[in-house]
Amino acid sequence: MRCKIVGVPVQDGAGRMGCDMGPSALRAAGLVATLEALGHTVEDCGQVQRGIVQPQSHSNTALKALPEISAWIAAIASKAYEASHEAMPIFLGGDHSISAGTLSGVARRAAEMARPLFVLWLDAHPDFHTLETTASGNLHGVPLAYACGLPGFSGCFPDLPVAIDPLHVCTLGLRSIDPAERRALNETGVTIHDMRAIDEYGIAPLLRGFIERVANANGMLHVSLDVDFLEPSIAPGVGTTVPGGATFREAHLAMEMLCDSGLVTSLDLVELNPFLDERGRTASLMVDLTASLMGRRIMDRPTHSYSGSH
Ligand code: 6HN
Ligand code: MN
Ligand code: MN
Ligand code: MN
Repeated sequence: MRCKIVGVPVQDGAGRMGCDMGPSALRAAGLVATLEALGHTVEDCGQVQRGIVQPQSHSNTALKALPEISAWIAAIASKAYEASHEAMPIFLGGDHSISAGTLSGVARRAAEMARPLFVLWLDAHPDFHTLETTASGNLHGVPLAYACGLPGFSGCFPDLPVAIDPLHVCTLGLRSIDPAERRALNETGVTIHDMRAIDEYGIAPLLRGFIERVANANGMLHVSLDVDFLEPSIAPGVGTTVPGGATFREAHLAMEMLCDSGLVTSLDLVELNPFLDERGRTASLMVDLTASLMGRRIMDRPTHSYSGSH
């Protein structure tokens, strides 16, 4: 496959500084060489540059860095559209506010190709606040709501070329949802496979059901992987740890199943905060998960191809 690596060094959307070093840490952990070793052609497109910052104000005075994030989103969206032309873009965050831009750009690409865009959101949080409902004011809490066309963003964030259908969005791993997000999720019909569901049914049948929906619709699939999807004890390098996350094998299994599906057309690796990491272990885990998504497997054929006697 042809991959394009796009560094997106944004930290203003998170409550703590340091995510701007995420792209460097993912590169230092060997992302490019890892993808090349799996047989992919990799072009490193360098870093997105923020657009021009226009002064802005908003009635929600809690909002932090609104003009800066808005300028980032415009620049990221146009880069995401460009990089998704006959290639698979891998966006290196940066905090999760970057996905407002990556989703906007890949949704425009999918619309142009007349294919529905599906989104798999791997996260402890739904990031489904609007500019009105966020109490923290941290704009990494809003990208999915923006990309799904929820009201209240116009005039503040760039106009969306095309909104994503919330019925095409599946969240996996949620365990921290604010009340306003809960209401909005229920109203829009986003699929929610929270940690309780993963505990009760296992991650495989939940993910398989979503993959089948994408396949049946001939969809494109954007995967957005927030570090805090993972259990904090294996992934400490993130500012928003929530106990009870996906285990090492649950996360790899999800990636392996996505790889086998052949449906993934773009990827975000977000929220890595190298300042909080322990000797690069979270960065390395994110690279290893990307490797599983891109073809590394335990045996050299998919486990499900085994048949006959054991
Ligand atoms: N993330 N719901 C919380 C807030 O501040 O709005 C947490 C958001 C976390 C965002 O982890 O990408
Ligand atoms: Mn997130
Ligand atoms: Mn999160
Ligand atoms: Mn058997």
